[in-house]
Amino acid sequence: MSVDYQFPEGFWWGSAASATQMEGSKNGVSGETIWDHWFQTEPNRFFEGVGPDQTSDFYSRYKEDIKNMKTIGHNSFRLSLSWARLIPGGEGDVNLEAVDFYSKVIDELLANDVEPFVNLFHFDMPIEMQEKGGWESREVIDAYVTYAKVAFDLFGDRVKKWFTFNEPIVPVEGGYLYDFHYPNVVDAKRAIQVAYHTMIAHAKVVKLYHAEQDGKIGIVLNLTPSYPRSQNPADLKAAHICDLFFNRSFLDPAVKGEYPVDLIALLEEHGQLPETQPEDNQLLQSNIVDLLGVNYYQPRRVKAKDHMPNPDSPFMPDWFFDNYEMPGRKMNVYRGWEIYEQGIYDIMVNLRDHYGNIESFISENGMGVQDEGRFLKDGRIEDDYRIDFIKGHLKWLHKATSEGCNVKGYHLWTFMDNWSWMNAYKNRYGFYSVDLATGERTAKKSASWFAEVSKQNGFNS
Ligand code: BGP
Repeated sequence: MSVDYQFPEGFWWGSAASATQMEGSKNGVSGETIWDHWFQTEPNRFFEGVGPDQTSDFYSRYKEDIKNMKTIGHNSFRLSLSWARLIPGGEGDVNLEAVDFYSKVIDELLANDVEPFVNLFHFDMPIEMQEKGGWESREVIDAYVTYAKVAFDLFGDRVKKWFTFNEPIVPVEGGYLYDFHYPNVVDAKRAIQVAYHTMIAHAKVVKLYHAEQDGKIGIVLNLTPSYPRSQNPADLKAAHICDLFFNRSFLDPAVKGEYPVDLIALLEEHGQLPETQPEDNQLLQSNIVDLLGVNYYQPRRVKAKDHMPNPDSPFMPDWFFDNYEMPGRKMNVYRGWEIYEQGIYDIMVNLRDHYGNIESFISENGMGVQDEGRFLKDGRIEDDYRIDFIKGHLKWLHKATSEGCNVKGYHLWTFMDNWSWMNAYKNRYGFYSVDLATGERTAKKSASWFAEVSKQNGFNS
């Protein structure tokens, strides 16, 4: 039986999650991350004062969760390992309890025909590593490479798709520019060093993987297209610079092995180039990714600046553009993000035309909504808005596949309601709702709908 939107055979249907957001940092033996530390020191920064201690308790309930994944037709699932759990403190002894936990999770996924996609770093720096300087420090890069080796040696026989980082620009923006992640520094020079070192760490791990393992390794980037307000040269320039800072600063070195010349020139002009080492260029050039995960939630719209920045204010990417609110834009008001489905297609066409049509997949897309209890009917959340959101994006993704884009799958953020950093449990994203008091999981309407999509490898409009 054919459907209106039929996806290529073997399409990856699933969802994504991260260690900090679902395991519960107080469950089992684990070191502390920057999130545990920050929550202890500034709980007021987190929505309703809720921290990462318990989260959705995947640590204790993973069997049930994986069974639910199978029930709704997942053939793949992305999780992240917690560096602080596997190697408390970030370096030294491996925590055998964590080895046992991750091993069982991987085996359970495989036993249920759900392929594990494993990510090594999802915003969760061990606090001791942060105290050493985080990604500003080459020592921390070395510790991260050792951690990656431990993970590959332990799980590489069963896991064949690995990712070095999830959205590496986010800790740069949050931790070093805009004050929404620990260590809450506002300093572009340091931000640029962190971004650069993250890519060095990435390339070292890609090199190690290719030397010792036989699967695929990639990176997960949040590619947020920068749309100019108009075709006026000043607006186009603003969009170009924004794209350089927020997309191409990671996309180009990951896929092409080099930084855009325009970005280097701009940073040089403003005295913002990072410290480098002579062997870095060769390292980046020789270690590009096999596979790219694309997280897409919202577009970015920009315009030329209305006012010149104060020359005494700290250097910021925002010196070169203003954000632009397009009149009549469609919004997810709970998260404050514009919904623009075509963005997913534009990203894929860009990858096809300018990035060698690298193998990719949508590694996150989703809609967080507040107070979903309003939509409860006969014990189930009727989240038609989420179904519409996914459908809208899948239609454009389908168009991309039919025009030769090398996109292999779609993962929703996220499998079950989980803890969203500073937003804690404000917005719910899951296919399954989670009762925070009892831990009970209940499939939402979107879960049943997605099960059908996966079964038919497509859907009707
Ligand atoms: C991505 C992250 C996820 C997740 C998601 C939703 O940026 O990779 O970890 O949290 O966004 O965003 P939020 O939780 O901030 O609503």
